[in-house]
Amino acid sequence: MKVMKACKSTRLASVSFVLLLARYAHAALYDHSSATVISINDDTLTPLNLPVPIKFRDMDINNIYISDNGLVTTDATKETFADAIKTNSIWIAPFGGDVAPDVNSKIKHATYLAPGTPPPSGVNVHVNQVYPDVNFSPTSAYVITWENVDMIGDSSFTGNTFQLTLTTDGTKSYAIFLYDVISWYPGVTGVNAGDGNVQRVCNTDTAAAQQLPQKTNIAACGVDPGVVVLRIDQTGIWGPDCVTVSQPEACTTQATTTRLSACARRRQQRKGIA
Ligand SMILES: [Ca+2]
Repeated sequence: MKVMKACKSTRLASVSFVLLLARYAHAALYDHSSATVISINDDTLTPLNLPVPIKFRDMDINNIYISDNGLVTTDATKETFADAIKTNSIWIAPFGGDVAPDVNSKIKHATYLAPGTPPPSGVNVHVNQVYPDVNFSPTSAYVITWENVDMIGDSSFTGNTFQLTLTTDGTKSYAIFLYDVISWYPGVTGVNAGDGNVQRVCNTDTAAAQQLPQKTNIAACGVDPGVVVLRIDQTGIWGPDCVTVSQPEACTTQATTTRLSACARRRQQRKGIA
């Protein structure tokens, strides 16, 4: 009977491991099924008004321009990818690259304003996972989706699919990058204040970029992969860099250890009683 109890704990840990693997197999974008599809061509910018401004460093951003090239900027003249990522340009790039939209590509945007149209619940969850001390409760979110976008000059790759969400509670603002599929690279991932304060994350210069759907900059155990959150209203470092998600194994190891330790403690207690 004593041995059976220990085996049950081990089996529970194994089941948890399988469930975690299943969950971590997919990165989930925020629902974009009803988002507005932009009619966009190569190297064009589409303006998007932000009814509630996003705090960006010492500025309130009321308008952004959505580029086909996997980023947003505040400068209507930055139509080409090369211009957009210059160091004197403000850009927020989940996966900036020289995209050539084709018939299979879609770029969409959706605006969420609380209380009537509250942001997706994942916005709150993801920000608080990276920044657990801020107790973030978003009042607005702007979700931009690049779906199946191809790199210019080469349509042999599967298109990249990813999202940028800009969100604020009126004081704190965040950029959330979500990744579904990254099949081509290099890309530019990060934020630039346009004044030399730039942070690139996740090493998207190499084939490692393809692992973005398995990465995160969330240190907490048990979070979703394919999620990067950067705070954009403060000066200094925007946020932690990416790590490859190893939390399922770490969590399971921790849980197993905890359960076995509890068993060990009970055995010790029983021995003590005996
Ligand atoms: Ca382009």
